[in-house]
Amino acid sequence: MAHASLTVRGIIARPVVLELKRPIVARIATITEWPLILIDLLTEEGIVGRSYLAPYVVKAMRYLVSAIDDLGAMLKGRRAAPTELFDAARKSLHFVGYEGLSMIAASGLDMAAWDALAKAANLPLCVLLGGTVGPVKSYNSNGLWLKAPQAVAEEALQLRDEGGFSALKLRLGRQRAADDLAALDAARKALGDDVQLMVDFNQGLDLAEALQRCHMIDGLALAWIEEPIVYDNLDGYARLAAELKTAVQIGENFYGPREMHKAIAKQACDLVMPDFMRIGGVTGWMRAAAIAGAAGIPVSTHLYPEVAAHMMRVTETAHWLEWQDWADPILQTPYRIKDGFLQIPDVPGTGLEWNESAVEAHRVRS
Ligand code: SMN
Ligand code: MG
Repeated sequence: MAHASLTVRGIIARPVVLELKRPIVARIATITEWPLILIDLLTEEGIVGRSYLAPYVVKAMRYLVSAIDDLGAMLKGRRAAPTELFDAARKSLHFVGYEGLSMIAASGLDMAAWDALAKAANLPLCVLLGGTVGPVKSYNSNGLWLKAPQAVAEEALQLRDEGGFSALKLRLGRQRAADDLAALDAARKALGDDVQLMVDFNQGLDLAEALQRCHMIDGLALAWIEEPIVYDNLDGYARLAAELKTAVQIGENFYGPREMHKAIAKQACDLVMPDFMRIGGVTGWMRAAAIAGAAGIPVSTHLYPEVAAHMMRVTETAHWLEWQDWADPILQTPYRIKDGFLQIPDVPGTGLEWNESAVEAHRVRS
C-alpha cells in the first residue's frame, strides 16, 4: 500500500460542563452552563483524532455519550476513512431517523475521524482538503444577548475590541419591538458605521410578528436577519425572504445537506450557516458547501470555530465565520483572532488538543 492506513481502536467520549462568561439569554432559552462532549477517536497506529460536540442541554450529553460509545463499538477494527465511517454510522441509525441525535452523534465521530486522517498525513485539515493555512474573516458572536440598551452598547465595544472585529452579532426578540430597536440604536451609536451588525431572533417570533418586526428593521443596513421564526417553517421563511430587502439567514438547524437543499429549493433564505454537529461534521459540510456553491449562496459557519476555520478555507462561497471562544477553557492552545480574522494553527489536524487538568476540573460523571 502506498500510504499508511488507520484502523479504529475505539472512541472515548467525555462530558464536561463549562461556565459561560456571558450567559446566553435568548427569546427561547437562557443558558448559563455550556455542555461539551470531548471525543477522542483512538487508532491502532497510535494517532488520536479529536473533536467536540456542544449539545446546548447538559442532560442531553447522557444520551449522546451512549450513542457515541455504541458507534465506537460498532466501528472498532474498521479503516478510519471518515466518509465511510460517517455513512456507516448514519446507516446503523437509519431506522431511528437520520436527523436529531443520530446525526449529532455521527457528526462528532466524523470530525474526529477527519482530524485523525489529517494528523496521519501530517497536514492541517484545510491543507489535506486542498487549501492553505491562512486567516479567516470572522464576526464576534460571544455576547450581545437580550440586555438593556446601555449594557448592549458597552458590551458591543468590548466585543469589537476583543479581536479588532469589523462585525458583531446582536440578539433580538425582546417582548417589545421598541426595546429591540433601542438596543440596535444603542449598539449603532456606540460602534459608529464601520462595524457591521448581524441580528438573530433565535426562532422567537411567529410569522405574523416576524413580518411586522423584520419590516421595522429592514432599513437599517443589517448584514442579515437570522432565524426570526421556528427553523422548520420553510414556507414562512420563503415569504420573509421574498418580502425583505435585508438578507435572511438560516441553517444552524439544518440536519444534513438535504435539508439545506430543500431550503434553497424553496428560496427560504438568501444566506446559509450550517452547524457542524447538525450538518454532518466535515463530511456533511463538504456536501452542503457544494450545494450552496452551485446555488451561488454565501455560506457562514455556526459554532465550532476550530473546525469551521479549516472548512472556510476550502468553501467556494465562504462568507463569515462565527467566532465564539466558549470551548477555550479546555483547549491546550485556544485559537487566536487578529484584526477580525481567525488564525488557523499550522499544525497537523484541526489543532484541537485537550488541556487535561482543565478537563478533569470540569468533568461530569454520571
Ligand atoms: C446561538 C448560538 C449558541 C447558543 C444559542 C444560540 C445562536 C447563534 O443561534 O447563531 O449564535
Ligand atoms: Mg443563530
